[in-house]
Amino acid sequence: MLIVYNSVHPRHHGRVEMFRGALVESVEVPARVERVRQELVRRGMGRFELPGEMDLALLNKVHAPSFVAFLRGAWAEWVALDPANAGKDALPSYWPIRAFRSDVVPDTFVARLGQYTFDAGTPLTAGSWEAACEGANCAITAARRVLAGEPVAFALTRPPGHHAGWDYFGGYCFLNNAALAAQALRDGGAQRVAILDVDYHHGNGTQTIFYDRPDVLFVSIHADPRTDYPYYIGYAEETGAGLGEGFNVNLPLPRGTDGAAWCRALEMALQRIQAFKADALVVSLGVDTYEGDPISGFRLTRDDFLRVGSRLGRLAMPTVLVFEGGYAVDDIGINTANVLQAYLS
Ligand code: Q9C
Ligand code: ZN
Repeated sequence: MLIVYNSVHPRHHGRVEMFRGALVESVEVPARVERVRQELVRRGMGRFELPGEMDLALLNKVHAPSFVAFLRGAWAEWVALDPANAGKDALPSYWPIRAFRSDVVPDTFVARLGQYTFDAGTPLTAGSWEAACEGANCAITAARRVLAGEPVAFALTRPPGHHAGWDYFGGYCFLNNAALAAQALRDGGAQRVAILDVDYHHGNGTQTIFYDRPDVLFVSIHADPRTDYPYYIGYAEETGAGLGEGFNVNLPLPRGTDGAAWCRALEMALQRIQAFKADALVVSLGVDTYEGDPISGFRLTRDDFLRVGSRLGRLAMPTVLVFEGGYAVDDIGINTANVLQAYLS
């Protein structure tokens, strides 16, 4: 399989995230992608390529240009605030929720930081922008290779992307790689693009980017937001708005869901995607649905990932796979490679 690889991903290496009143070690670590790469090499099933030139125009179409500019300059501003900050990750402590003004732009960096993210779990580090930008580039390149006739391509990158929205980051995500791939497919001639998000967490960023559009169908299978992150979005009644009404499908499942029940939801998702008659498919491929995942609550096994891959492969649609979550580092290579290997077989 063609693998578009983000070779600069280790430049983003968060140290800590805020979790229930304490700073805890980041789970979104460079080893995640390295383990996947090693397993693909071990199985001899990857043709690794680096992405081409970054398409900044596309980036500024999927994300707010003000947000892109903020992310690019954020580390320099963080260090300018206090030189001692260079030894720490930037995390927000203030957020302008409903009752506050949305039309003011404070001078102080940490106040603006809270305008561009929705949690304190996504550390912004010295190399976050470079890593995220190259990752976005991987997703766009994978999409363009599929447009040029490659049947399937996998963007192997971190940080992940599906929680990042039009003008905010969060959930370990900075730029929405899957949304960028979908838009690249649209701009390259695909009339209808479907996005299937199988990460454990709801892909709130991707959903909201395409929420009012009928040309990009978003279908997500994820943990019920009543009990799981991102909590405030991802419910079944969110079906799209305006022209996009009917083109957003959320399939929340309870904690403890096993592979059999999960695969029944996958059948519903695929039915919806096939009825849509998509010209191309983007898969937000998170493997945090795994029974051994340290932060999640589904119970998919290694073998279930083979089933998922072979089912996706049977669609025989031009497909861009984009790496998202998955935090059981010791098994992440096996689980991800299982999806890809079964996809091809
Ligand atoms: N202890 C992705 O999988 N923290 N993001 C939840 C769990 C946020 C996950 C707390 C999880 C974000 C791409
Ligand atoms: Zn996830």
